[in-house]
Amino acid sequence: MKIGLIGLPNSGKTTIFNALTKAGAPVTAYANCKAKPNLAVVDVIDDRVACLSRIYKPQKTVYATIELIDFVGLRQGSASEGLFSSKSMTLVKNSDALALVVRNFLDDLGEPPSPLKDVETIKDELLISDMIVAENRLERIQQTYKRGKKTNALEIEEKTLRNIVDHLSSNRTVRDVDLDDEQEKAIRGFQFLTQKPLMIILNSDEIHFGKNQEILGDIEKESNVVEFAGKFEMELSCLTDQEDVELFMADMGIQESARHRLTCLAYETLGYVSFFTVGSDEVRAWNIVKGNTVVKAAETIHTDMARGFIRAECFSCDDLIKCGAEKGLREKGRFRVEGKDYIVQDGDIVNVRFNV
Ligand SMILES: Nc1nc2c(ncn2[C@@H]2O[C@H](COP(=O)(O)OP(=O)(O)OP(=O)(O)O)[C@@H](O)[C@H]2O)c(=O)[nH]1
Ligand SMILES: [Mg+2]
Repeated sequence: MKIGLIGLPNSGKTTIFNALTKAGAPVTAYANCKAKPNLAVVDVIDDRVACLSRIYKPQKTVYATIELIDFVGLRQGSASEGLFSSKSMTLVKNSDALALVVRNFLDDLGEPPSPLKDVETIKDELLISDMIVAENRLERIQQTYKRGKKTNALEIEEKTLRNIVDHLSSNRTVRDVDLDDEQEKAIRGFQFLTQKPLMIILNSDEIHFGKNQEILGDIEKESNVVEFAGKFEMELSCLTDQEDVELFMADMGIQESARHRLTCLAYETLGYVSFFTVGSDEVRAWNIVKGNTVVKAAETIHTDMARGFIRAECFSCDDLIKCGAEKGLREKGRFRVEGKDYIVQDGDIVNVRFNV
């Protein structure tokens, strides 16, 4: 899963990137001139994987991963200045979801925070960026028509884009547009930013952290949100003694690590569930969008498995951990054989039988 961190300059994106990844990327106020984005891949913390690994003792244990992309700050006007169409922005455009970091601390000039306004500023930039992409493409389609090339596919694309422009003009996102499969396919290549699931990270100072219920409530009316004490949590990520970390976290009233909190929010925002494959060679965690069938899960592992799908043997990870071994599960009748229509549940262990 790829997550692009976006936000105004100096909102604490790099600070949060460090808190999440321990990457130690340089954090500097008003040094907004970086040519390259910060990138890091981190494992998704999941105790179930560790339990499965203890049961199967595999040669390899593979956690699901999150790829984080931290790029320069956006500001009002970034979209029309062409920042979104720059080459280095491609990584953000390729992400599965966007995490918008908003400043909720006094900045280095003593400027008080205005988180709700900042959310709106960035959301507007995303809308404008999409609008520019859609309108440019519509213009090019018109030129193609003039040259006498009018295909069915182009007409579908044009109609879809016009619908999108209408939505964007009335302040609605591409996410809100009802698209059938054909229309979705016609516009997939544009990677509209407002089509991506968006979550908000409220980056609060230590003094007010945990006391921002009103702001969080306001943001939550429209978006999923999590509160971080960015600077504090970045410092925590540098500590090596786990006991110290837990003490400091308890002091601040932080229940779970920054990475775990963001992961939970990302799964919720993207509608992901986890399933697992197990064996003596490998125990591995995978993601799939909730509501998908076991054939889609098979495809996630390998397209051949979906193509030659026969059936899947499934059981619940929690049941297995309770029983301690597959044998006990079979005896209790908790071992299931599922067909192609089975909807994968969070925590399923899946073994696909296939033939190609
Ligand atoms: N008090 C406080 N300061 C913070 C917090 N997070 C970031 N800062 C400060 O804000 C300044 C900018 O932090 P960065 O993490 O570099 O911000 P950024 O969004 O990556 O900035 P650009 O990449 O330049 O857009 C630094 O001086 C940080 O120390 C926080 O949670 N609390
Ligand atoms: Mg930065």
